[in-house]
Amino acid sequence: MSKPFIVGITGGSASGKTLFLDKLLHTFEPGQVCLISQDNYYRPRHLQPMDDKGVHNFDTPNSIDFAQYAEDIKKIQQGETVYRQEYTFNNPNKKPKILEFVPAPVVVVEGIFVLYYPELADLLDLKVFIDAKEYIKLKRRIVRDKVERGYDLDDVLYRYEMHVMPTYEKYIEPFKHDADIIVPNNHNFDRALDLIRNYLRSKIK
Ligand code: UZR
Ligand code: MG
Repeated sequence: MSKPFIVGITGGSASGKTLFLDKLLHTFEPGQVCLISQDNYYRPRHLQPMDDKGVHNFDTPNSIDFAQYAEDIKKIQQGETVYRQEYTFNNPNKKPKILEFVPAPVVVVEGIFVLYYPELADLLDLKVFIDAKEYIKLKRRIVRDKVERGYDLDDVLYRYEMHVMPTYEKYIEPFKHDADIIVPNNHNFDRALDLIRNYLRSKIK
């Protein structure tokens, strides 16, 4: 197999990265695309830094075992299958699955810090930044954190102000300028999705 084409998808928390990818990926045939998300490279909870109020801060680049992430992406790039235990966020009762990342002609690397770390950014053949207004991201984040990650409203607002926003300003937004494509996602991203889908198709022989 020739070297895969590696596309990085980034953007602030709740900008719509996961939805974009769900919509992108389900139109490809099995085996054409491999998705390897940064979410599965969070360090274990007890190693996560805490802020001065004793609240875990999952929004520093250090929260991610990026060395392992970069290594696994390189393995996939070289045609090796990678196994990794799923990260279950705040659901201690959920039994983590073992994820299997099988090399494919297109590899998608997704997460808030994929442009921040040069070791990761240098691996990318195409960099996409999903962009949304702050109030829209916050709205999405409130809904998602309640439904999927089990936080109450006070918690969501505290983390957004104290962790998520400062991280966005310091470690995510400055790298928007390194992106090849910026996709606005305040309403929907259907046209941009279509363009990117067709471009990626052209990379599959
Ligand atoms: P996306 N996160 C959690 O909520 N729990 C964890 O155990 C690990 C991470 C959150 C993290 C970050 N912040 O803002 C978000 N907090 O996941 C990134 N609090 O994920 O890009 O899908 O929004
Ligand atoms: Mg996500």
